[in-house]
Amino acid sequence: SARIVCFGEVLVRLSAPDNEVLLQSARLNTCFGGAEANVAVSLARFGHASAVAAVLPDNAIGRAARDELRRHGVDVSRLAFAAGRMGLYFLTPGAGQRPSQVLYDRADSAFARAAGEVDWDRALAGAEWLHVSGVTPAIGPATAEAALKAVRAATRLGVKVSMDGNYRASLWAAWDGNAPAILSEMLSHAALLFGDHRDIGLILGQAFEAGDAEHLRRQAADVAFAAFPRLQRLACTDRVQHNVNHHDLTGFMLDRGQTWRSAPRSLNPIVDRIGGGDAFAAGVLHGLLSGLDEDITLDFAVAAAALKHAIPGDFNLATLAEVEDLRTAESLDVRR
Ligand code: KDG
Repeated sequence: SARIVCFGEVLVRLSAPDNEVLLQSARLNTCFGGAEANVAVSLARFGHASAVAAVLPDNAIGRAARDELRRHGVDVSRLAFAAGRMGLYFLTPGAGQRPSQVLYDRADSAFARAAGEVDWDRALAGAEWLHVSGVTPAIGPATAEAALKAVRAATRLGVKVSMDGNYRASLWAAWDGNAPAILSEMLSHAALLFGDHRDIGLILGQAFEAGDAEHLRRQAADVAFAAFPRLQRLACTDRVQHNVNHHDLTGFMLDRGQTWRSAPRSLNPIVDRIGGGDAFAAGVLHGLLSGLDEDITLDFAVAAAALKHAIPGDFNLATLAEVEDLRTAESLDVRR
């Protein structure tokens, strides 16, 4: 049975090829994505028993999504099929000075309609972790209720909750949802949060602004630890852009007393940065599931995120051996 169940909408991604802007040409690339599915795929490829819990449309696209998850080793026994459409997102990848752009087309998807129907006693039987994100409650009132139902069930069943902040302003704005109220309740169930001071600020509806990044990280973490007694750990990254061809990523983990920091890892040349945060989250969860120490876990997670930046599509298809090779590689980019 699955050790970790990832709950969230599986999406079809339609992206402009090469360096084109959206709909410039007659072609689009397709792949599957969705923040939580991305985490599940990466964990499965690292050898962990991971599952996706989601609702897919009962049609050829929904079945193709299931088959794609299964192909990467994800346990698909918690996928349900229902009426409604497949959620889509259109992506214009960033290039040079041009930032990437995401446009959602997911209203009334099978997931949006029926995410609340997951039987959590069955879906979480035998699991150690439930992984959720701030995307699901942002979709609309029904999925907000579904996300709360999921984390409440996890707490009731003694399953630890991992939550990625993943604040999606455009989704919240579309229905004027009360993000801080809903996200705070979700976070009150979590043992692990992926998010920095900005994410924590968005969850709490309170900005952390004064001071350098290190101070802000600790300050926001301490506020979150004080507000949420179940919360044990925070993990986040800091992406520093030195110039257009030089970005590096550093990972951090915080508990109530300590802060751990990874070596910085170069991300360049960036092929596709979508899913980089999910790759980092999967790397941290890999460390927790494997009982690795914090330093190795963080170095692994930033190596995983760096490799994801070199792979087109949402999924991090890097294997455990590839991430380990990069983690242990002597590199000019690694400066302790
Ligand atoms: O982390 C990647 C996600 O942003 C992408 O898969 C789309 O799930 C998605 C979302 O709702 O933003």
